[in-house]
Amino acid sequence: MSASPAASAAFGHAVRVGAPNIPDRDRVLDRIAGALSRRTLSNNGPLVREFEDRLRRLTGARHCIAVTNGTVALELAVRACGLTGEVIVPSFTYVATPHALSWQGLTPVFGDVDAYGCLDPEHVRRLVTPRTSGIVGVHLLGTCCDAAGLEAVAAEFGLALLFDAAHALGSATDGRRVGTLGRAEIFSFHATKFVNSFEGGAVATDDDELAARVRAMRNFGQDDDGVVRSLGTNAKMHEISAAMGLTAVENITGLIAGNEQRHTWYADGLRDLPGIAVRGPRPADASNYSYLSVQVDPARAGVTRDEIVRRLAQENVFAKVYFHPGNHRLEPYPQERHRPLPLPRSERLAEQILVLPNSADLTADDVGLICRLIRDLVTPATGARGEQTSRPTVSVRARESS
Ligand code: T4K
Repeated sequence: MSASPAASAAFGHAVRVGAPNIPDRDRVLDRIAGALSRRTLSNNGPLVREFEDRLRRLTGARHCIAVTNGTVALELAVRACGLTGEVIVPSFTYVATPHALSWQGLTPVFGDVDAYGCLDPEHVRRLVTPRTSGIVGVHLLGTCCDAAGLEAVAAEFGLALLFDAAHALGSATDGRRVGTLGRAEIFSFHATKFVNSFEGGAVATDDDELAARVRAMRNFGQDDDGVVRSLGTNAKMHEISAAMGLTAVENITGLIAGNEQRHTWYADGLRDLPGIAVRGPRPADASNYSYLSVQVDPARAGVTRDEIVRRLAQENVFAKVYFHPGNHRLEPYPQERHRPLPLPRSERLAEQILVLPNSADLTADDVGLICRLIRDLVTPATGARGEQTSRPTVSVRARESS
């Protein structure tokens, strides 16, 4: 699906999904300089503790434990919860979600998603077996799970409920902040996340004992007194990551406002295009709008999702196909063990969703240009091009690279 940009590409520089947001540079560098002067670089230093404190205040969770990345955060969380056997997860998520479970010796069982692209509680109910110990819902691409629906299923069968909130820092659903749902939630601060710490993650929980177990696990099984009482690994975040994450999260309100503004620009720019839908959060959500996902119905749009991605790449716009082909179709997950039921919604989304660039440096003109590029590709299946014929073809070279 890769295509080289044409010499006359609309953008003179690469516009990528996942281009990192860089927070206040001077503040980050000051903080790193402080760490160098203190000669405290790791092992839960002052910047990590300050970052954790910020996350606690933001999410309302009693504990936020910073770790090396979101994948490890999920591994620690499921292990600390004592999950065994089968754990129900959506297929339509990044591969890190099922991999973290498999890496801990668990069997991810793939459930289908609801109309918002998150794990469907009714489908989960049909997947529960005597071997099931937990459910991991994923707040996906800016949309929160049906938390109440999943809580009801978890309570009915006595299952642990966790959430992969890698995409959902700063979001809330039904007035409940992400970070406080289920037994634990995990965050990612990978470079591509709107709040990043280069690499990083966190486990959030209200459960004191669970938090103590996660803290020990991230530090070789040592308790706060430095004595090893359990098995553990090394999952500690270092001070440079915390300097970056802390500086980013201090400005999270501004970042979310920017994400939402760009979402509005995209929604306006792609409005009324047949077969093209800018996906929005659930009505009950206060979303962070960090991912900009669009669903392409090729029968109505007259163009496939993959063709749009290819043609945008020729214009120096690098959309991402998240998450194709669906984890149940990946080689490590043989169907009979991990996919007991058909997953029609997941299959459709995996074929139709694309994610467009949404980093903080994109201007209204940039978004307008990307929307015009897409408009020019869409041909109504009815044969009549309608309003598209009167639109200008894209010829502007936006923001030449310096
Ligand atoms: N759960 C969920 C639901 C997740 O989505 C993820 C991660 C996790 C758990 C696990 O969290 P971590 O262990 O990663 O903390 C990216 C990210 O690597 C991954 O963190 C993220 N989700 C996933 C959705 O996206 P790729 O395969 O798209 O990465 P890559 O290398 O293609 O980069 C994406 C785009 O970002 C490219 O266009 C280039 C651009 N980029 C990337 C980096 C690293 C930059 O412009 N600068 C950079 O420094 O996975």
